[in-house]
This record gives sequence, C-alpha cells and structure tokens, in this order.
Amino acid sequence: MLKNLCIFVLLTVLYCTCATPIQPRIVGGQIVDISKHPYFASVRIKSCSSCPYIHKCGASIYSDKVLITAAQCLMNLDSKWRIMVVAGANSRSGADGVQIPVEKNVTHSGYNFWTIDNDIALLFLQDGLPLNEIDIKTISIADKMPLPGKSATVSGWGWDAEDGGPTYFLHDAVVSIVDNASCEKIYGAGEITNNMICAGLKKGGKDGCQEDTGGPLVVDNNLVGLVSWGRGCAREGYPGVYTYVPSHKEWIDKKIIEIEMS
Ligand code: 4AZ
Repeated sequence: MLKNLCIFVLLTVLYCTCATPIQPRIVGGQIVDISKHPYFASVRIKSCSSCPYIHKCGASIYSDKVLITAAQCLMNLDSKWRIMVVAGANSRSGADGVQIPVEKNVTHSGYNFWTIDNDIALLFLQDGLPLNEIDIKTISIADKMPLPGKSATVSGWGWDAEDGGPTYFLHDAVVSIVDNASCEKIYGAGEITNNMICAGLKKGGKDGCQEDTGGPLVVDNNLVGLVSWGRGCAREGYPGVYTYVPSHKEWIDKKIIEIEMS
C-alpha cells in the first residue's frame, strides 16, 4: 500500500514537472519558430579577436544586404569590435541560421542619447543573405500609423522580466498600439516625439525588454517600430516606446542609395 502510494506521488511529481508549460519569454510572450518571423535577425558583437560573438540586439531584414536596427545598439563600439548578423536562427547563441559579417553601419545623425530620438541605424552586410520563402525574408515598412488598439507583435531574444535574464529561444508577444498623445501623458510632455510609437497592455505583463532592443514591432506584416525604451519592462500603465520606422523611410532609402553608389 505504502509502495503504491509512493509510486503515485512520484508519478504525480513527474507529471507536474514535465507537463508544466515552458516559461513564457520576451516579457509575457511565447517561444516561436523563426519561420513565424522570417524577417527577424540577431545582431551579435565580439569585442576581441578571440572572443565569441554575443547577441546584443534585434534587427529586421529590409533587403538581402541591409538590416534595420536601433542606433543604441551601435553606441560605444570600438572600431576593432566586429558585428555579425544572424538570420534564420532559433537559438540565441547556437550555430543555427546564417551568419554574415557587417561591412558598414550607419547611425542616424539625429540620434540623441538623452531623448532617444531618431533611434535607428542601418547595417550593410558583406554578402547578401540567402533569402527564401521560409525563414529568411525581407519585411516592408508600414506606410501609415496604425490605429490605437491595433495588435502588434514584438519579437526577440531579450530578457523575460525587468529583473530577469536572456532567453535562449526566440519569443514573441502581442501588444496594442497606444496613441502618441496618451503615451506622452504617461511619459511627460515632449518625451514622445513624432519618431516614436508606443505599444503595450494597460495591465502590463507583455513587452520588449533589454536585448530585444532594435528588434521589430510588426502590424499586419509590415514593420512599424523598433524596440527602443520604456520605464522598465511590462510595468502596468507603462507601454514600451518604439522608434517609429515609417517616419524614417525616406532617410533609409536615401542612405541605401548613397552607400550602394559609393
Ligand atoms: C532596454 O533596456 C529596454 N520595455 C528596452 C525596451 C524597453 C525597456 C528597456 C521597453 O534596452
């Protein structure tokens, strides 16, 4: 009888351990396969010749040779440090996916460290990405501001909580667009510029966080935002603030022509 009870208890413990769903990631998100976000890429940096490349930021594939990320991601990089883009990968530090070195990067000249305005940069790859219809694809930039309340998806390998840690597998979360006027009321007059867009849930719980920076916020399959800043991560009443990419479309296309002609 006692033996049966022990076996029952053991099986119950085993069942509970194995059947517990994998902890949600980003903050309040879920693990997803890269084929759900084939435009997503990781920006990895190495700080010495024998150092490994380490994930730093997210990025979006705009063409086979050009990616869009946040200006923050390229700040304080020593000229000797090397940047690698990894596309088509599911793991944060594994060897899966395609790895291509960055040949040149361009930070928006209006990027302001204090106000985080114009938080955008371009990465030009040494070789073209092998685009396909499965897990390495380009994304177009949205041509208008999504309506408040519209669902938007943020993805990345960033932290799973404000005081949490990085995640090994790619994850995403669905948040809602918050209009700029409401967002400005939350963060203070003048804090939310026309180059920013906010998204989150009133009750918090879902958000991008550290090391999701530069990664895409997508509405109806178009790129709307880049993870940029916010008060903490996923706090109640504080949406995440994103670089509003459509306001930089002209700058992006102009820079690409300029660099590709040079
Ligand atoms: C960060 O530290 C950071 N919740 C990124 C995104 C957000 C907050 C902080 C938005 O890179």
